[in-house]
Amino acid sequence: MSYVNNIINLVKEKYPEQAEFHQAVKEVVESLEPILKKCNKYENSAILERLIIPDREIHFRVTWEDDNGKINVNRGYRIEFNSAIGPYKGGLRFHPSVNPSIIKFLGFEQIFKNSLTTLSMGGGKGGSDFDPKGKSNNEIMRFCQAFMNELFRHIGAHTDVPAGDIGVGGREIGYLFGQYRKLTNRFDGVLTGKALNWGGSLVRKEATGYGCVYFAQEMLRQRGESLDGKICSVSGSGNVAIYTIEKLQQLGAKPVTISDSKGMVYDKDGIDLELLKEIKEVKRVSLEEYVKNKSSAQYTSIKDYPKGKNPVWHIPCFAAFPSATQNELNADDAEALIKNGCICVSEGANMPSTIEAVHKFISAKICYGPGKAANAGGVAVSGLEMAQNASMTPWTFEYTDKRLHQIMEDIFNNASQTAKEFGEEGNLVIGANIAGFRKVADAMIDQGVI
Ligand code: NDP
Ligand code: 2IT
Repeated sequence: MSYVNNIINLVKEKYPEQAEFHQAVKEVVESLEPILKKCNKYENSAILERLIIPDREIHFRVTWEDDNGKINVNRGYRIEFNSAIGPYKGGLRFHPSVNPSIIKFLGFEQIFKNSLTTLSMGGGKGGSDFDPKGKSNNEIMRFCQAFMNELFRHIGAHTDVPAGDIGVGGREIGYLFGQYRKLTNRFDGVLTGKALNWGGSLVRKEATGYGCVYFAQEMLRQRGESLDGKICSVSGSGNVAIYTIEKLQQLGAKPVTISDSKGMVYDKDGIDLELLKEIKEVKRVSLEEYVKNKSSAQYTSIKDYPKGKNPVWHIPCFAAFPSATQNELNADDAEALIKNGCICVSEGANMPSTIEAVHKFISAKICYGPGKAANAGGVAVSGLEMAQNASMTPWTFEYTDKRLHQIMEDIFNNASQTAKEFGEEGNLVIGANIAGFRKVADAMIDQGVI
């Protein structure tokens, strides 16, 4: 049996219930076959065996009191996956679906994504099965404080630097940082995504969405195409979706869809960004509110979705930006996109396309930017926030955005050239995985058997 198949079987055998983690490992290691065949030093150094086991998995209890005085108990996680090229770095996700499989798939992806950014960051991820929906501001604060009561002993500006992800934005980072400062009596760059008046970076809020569109521009430029005047589909309606839409509109494109956990909106006149920000950033309510304020828009509740299909991907578009969650785009959805003329998919979310959907994109030879390359702009600007904190100097919006743009171009060029080097021209899955892996694996070899 091949080295790669051995690793896939090992992961399934050791962690039988971790489906998302199996999926992420399979996707990465299968695409490493060309480099593993060419250079046997990786197998001889047991690099894959080492990569699939996190340096450390921290599981803890979070106990907090709600507004009615009821005591609630949640599970908390921080998975410190690999620090060969820098301190552990990656977001925190607060969502009821969070479990070890989800945090491990995200942490595993983060190793290669962070490597692609060219910055010095290892891979980690954390979170909780806490559901922020319907909670008061005070409940969110008490939960964040309780979460930090355990997390603080594991993190540090040179050890492990968490940030946001689903359910964790500027508000939560504020409460987490306040409690970290209280417990440690330190003010340092231990979290990114901070507010601008106490150590945050300009462009961090926008970075994942803007970066994902910059990545799409690079893919399209190779084919003499642009986004100007084009219809685009976006899923999700949180941080990544909102700033994807903002950048698309700045470039003259017309995003027509958004979605959330309850349903989707199709607005043939193009998404009203101010209305969307009001609904999701200020009021924090469902997208049903959007159609009440916009007569050109249609709402479909998730209860009415055709079985096994995500209707966002069945609206004809030129480019698609999955920006909600994992496995939100399956093989049927991918076929519909291709059939309706979509020539570009740039993933804002982590692992939004199933393995079967990815195969459809690759065989149809459309521009396909896998998440770990296309959505690396968020963590890249987190890295720039760490650089600003370390030098105690804030940068301007223009300068930071220029650095983000350059990093996205460099990731595209690196993935593209690496694919070519291994005889797989145009396949950015192979290019991004090999390029991200090579840097980390070589660092592990340099640093000895540990
Ligand atoms: P937010 O919490 O800001 O927004 C998430 C959006 O996705 C919301 O609209 C939410 O709906 C929807 N959503 C979440 N879970 C589900 C689900 N199971 N089914 C349907 N819709 C769902 O998160 P972000 O925008 O930050 O994250 C979105 C994706 O981007 C995630 O995959 C994340 O890992 C990835 N990502 C985020 C980065 C960042 O910097 N924030 C960086 C790189 C990747 P509702 O409003 O109803 O909750
Ligand atoms: O998936 C991701 O890259 C993030 N959620 C951002 C992580 C970070 O450290 O900024």
